[in-house]
Amino acid sequence: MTERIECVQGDIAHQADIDTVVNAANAQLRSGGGVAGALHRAAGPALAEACRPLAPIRPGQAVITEAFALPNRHVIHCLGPVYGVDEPADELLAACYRHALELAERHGVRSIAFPALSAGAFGYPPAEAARIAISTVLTTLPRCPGIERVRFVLFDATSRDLHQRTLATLE
Ligand code: AR6
Repeated sequence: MTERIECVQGDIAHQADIDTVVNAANAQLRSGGGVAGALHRAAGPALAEACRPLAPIRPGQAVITEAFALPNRHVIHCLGPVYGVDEPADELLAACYRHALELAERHGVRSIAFPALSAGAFGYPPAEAARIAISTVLTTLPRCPGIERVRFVLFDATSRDLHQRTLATLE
């Protein structure tokens, strides 16, 4: 299983060899800071237009759009829990990864890149977020035979190392 999962340092908006990228969205599916800002800027205004009829979404939900000017085929938008507000936070965060993978599988996606959902503006403690992210991908992937590659794209080396260590521990 772990040969299908990799952790890299980088920008989620620059994953040209990946079929589908995951957005750390807000409920209104609008542009914002962090991941959502980077993806909407790179995709162009057509992404916000495609998102409008799909909003609002609930914590744990995932929806799919085209990727427009991004170098990918689709964007899957997930609303992670706001830490300390949306409960149960662990189940809602796990639901994001599970729903994103299931949606990707239904759309014939072969490779998908995730950022660290909820671990930025939404305040989820990074180590706990990484444990939930990786354990959920490990338990969901066996039901997604079409997905050959899952890439975690982490903004800094500390977060990349955290995800790599977590993967080594849980595999
Ligand atoms: N590529 C990869 N990772 C990134 C990038 C990037 N370009 N930019 C930030 N990160 P966040 P959230 C990291 O805040 O916590 C938005 O404003 C970041 O360092 O993007 O789910 C939305 O509009 C952190 O580790 O997502 C929502 O309102 C992780 O990605 C809200 O923030 C997630 O940070 C969503 O908050």
